[in-house]
Amino acid sequence: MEFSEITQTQQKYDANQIQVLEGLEAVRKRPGMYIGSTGPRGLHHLVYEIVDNAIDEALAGFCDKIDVKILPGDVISVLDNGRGIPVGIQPKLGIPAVTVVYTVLHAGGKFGGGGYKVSGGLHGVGASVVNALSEWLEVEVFTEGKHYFQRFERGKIATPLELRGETDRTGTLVRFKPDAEIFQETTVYDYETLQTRLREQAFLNAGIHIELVDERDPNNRIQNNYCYHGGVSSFVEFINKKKAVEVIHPDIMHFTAVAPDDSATAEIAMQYNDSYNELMLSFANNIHTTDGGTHEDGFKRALTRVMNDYARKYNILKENDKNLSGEDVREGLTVIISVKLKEAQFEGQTKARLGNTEIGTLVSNMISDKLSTYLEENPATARAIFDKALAASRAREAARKARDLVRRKSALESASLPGKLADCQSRNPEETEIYIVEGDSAGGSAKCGRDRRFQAILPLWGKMLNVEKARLDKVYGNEKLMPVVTALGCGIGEEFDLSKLRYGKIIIMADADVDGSHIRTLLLTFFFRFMKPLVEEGHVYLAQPPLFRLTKAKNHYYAFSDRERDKLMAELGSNYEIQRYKGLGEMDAEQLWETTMNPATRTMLRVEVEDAAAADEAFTILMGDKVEPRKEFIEQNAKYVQNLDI
Ligand code: 1YM
Repeated sequence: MEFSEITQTQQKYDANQIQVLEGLEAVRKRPGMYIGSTGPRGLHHLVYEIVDNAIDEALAGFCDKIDVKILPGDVISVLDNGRGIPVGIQPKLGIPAVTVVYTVLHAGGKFGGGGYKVSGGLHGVGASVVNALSEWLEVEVFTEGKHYFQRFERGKIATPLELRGETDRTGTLVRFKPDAEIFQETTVYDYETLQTRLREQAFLNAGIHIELVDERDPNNRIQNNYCYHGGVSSFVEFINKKKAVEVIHPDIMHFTAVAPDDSATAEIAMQYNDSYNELMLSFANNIHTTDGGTHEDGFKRALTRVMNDYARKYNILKENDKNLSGEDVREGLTVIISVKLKEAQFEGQTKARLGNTEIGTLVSNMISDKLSTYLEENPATARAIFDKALAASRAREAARKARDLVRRKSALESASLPGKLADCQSRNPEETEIYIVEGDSAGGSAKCGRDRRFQAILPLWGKMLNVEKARLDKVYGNEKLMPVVTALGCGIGEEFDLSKLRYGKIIIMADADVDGSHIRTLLLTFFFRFMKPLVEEGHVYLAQPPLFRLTKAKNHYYAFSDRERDKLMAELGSNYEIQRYKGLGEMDAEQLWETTMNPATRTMLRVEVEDAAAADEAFTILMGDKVEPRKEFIEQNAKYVQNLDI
């Protein structure tokens, strides 16, 4: 295609532009509809959208290198060595294809024909959305010996596509600056967030080189390069190394399959470790399906069946033994499931669940076929896995007995709620809260200070159990955790039932010192491992008691951080008294209500799980039994820790 055509079609181009601009105005008016949010998540999403186009080009077989840079001013640059976005005039609109890609809503890789779009961040809303939400965006295309350039501002064409000169390379370079008018919260990129996502993409697309560079600080250039020839196997290896668990068989199992009609592929890598936790990460078209779907269901179904069939065949399970359950055969399993398909259906509120039924069949047939063969051919690995699953099964049986015992006991005692619980009057979880408080004296203040209509108090006592090292059977009968379980009312593990939860907010209230942070970590680990939906659905909170009280002329002022204290000190000038709270117990009931418990004035932190893998890893390392990784983790994360009082 010749460049001169652009001038020839100028008139048509102007006429069409009106429609084009209207399209992108919609994106600027309601950005949330296109990128989810205008917070940090949406900001990072812009990068993924552009990178997705480069990954598509790699999957089509034309590109093997993607460079992402954070430049000074938080400008993002993405470069690939593919064919370059086509610059020929797109017949329908009469403007160059690359201009269409960046100015027409929903224009995605369907012009040049061939291949199918498999990636697609927030489901392929694409480059024009990034353009609409950028203060400016520049695209450079290197193709067929020529170098082209075009600039846009807030989605509008600033300069027409121009020929800049000759080149012997091919590819696409995009630079953009997110618009501070849209991203009002922040326009600063977080290196680690991009790193995690790009590394994940490198795992999911074996063989692609992805480079990430941070050039914002001239004195501290940061760079990471990712390329994994092992694909999802490398992902499993990476996770198990990072979790610092002992694997129970050396080889990672890796299975692939293609649908008979070529419309989809499935790839699974899995390995068992000596922990009690299962970590399953699933992806559809490189998008993390956090709510699972047909690919996960197909895997689980087939795994349970294959394991039981094998166990029966080789008499590992005797005639009278019960079948192994899904939980038994997944204990200690790290598994990555990645499927790629032509028309992915994403379901549910967050669109994070895969709905295509044919994918369930593809995955389940693949496991039935290939995993059974693998077990037949690797009897030593099979032995190790069955030892693990049988131990899990016995522990589950023991847990059931322990649970029944607890039930019988509480039936005898006829009081089903824990004795130390000061319950609230309301029975409506929409308004009720339970404060879990470490220490009897703080518990006392909280009981007096609370609003008994909707606030319940449960003081904790007794011996700490590290749940990371315990299975369910050890939790039943633990004097510290059982009162929590009974008070919440929703059961644990397999029996968990969110609809039975007695309090809408579960608030952990502990001192701002090392012991307090231990109890916080312990309870969070417990909720995460045994009542995960509580955390996922946002029911768990951390109370934020003040660290200082300043008193001047009988007025009290509270500070929740060193910075707030300094600010208050400056405001009050002189003649004030300052008191540092060492623990909750130092506050009387009224102070505790005023500062920490009164819904009108308190601040609390809601616990959220951003990234299941990262949360799992953090708990494994923090509460697991290896000392070195824990030390390392704490050193690496120490900069984030505030109010640490040793
Ligand atoms: C740094 C971002 O966008 N690379 C990129 C995009 C495209 C192509 C190559 C491409 C696709 C096709 C044919 C095709 C796109 N082209 C289009 C469209 N990197 C980046 N690299 N030739 C080149 O899909 O057939 C959309 S994306 F629509 F113009 F073809």
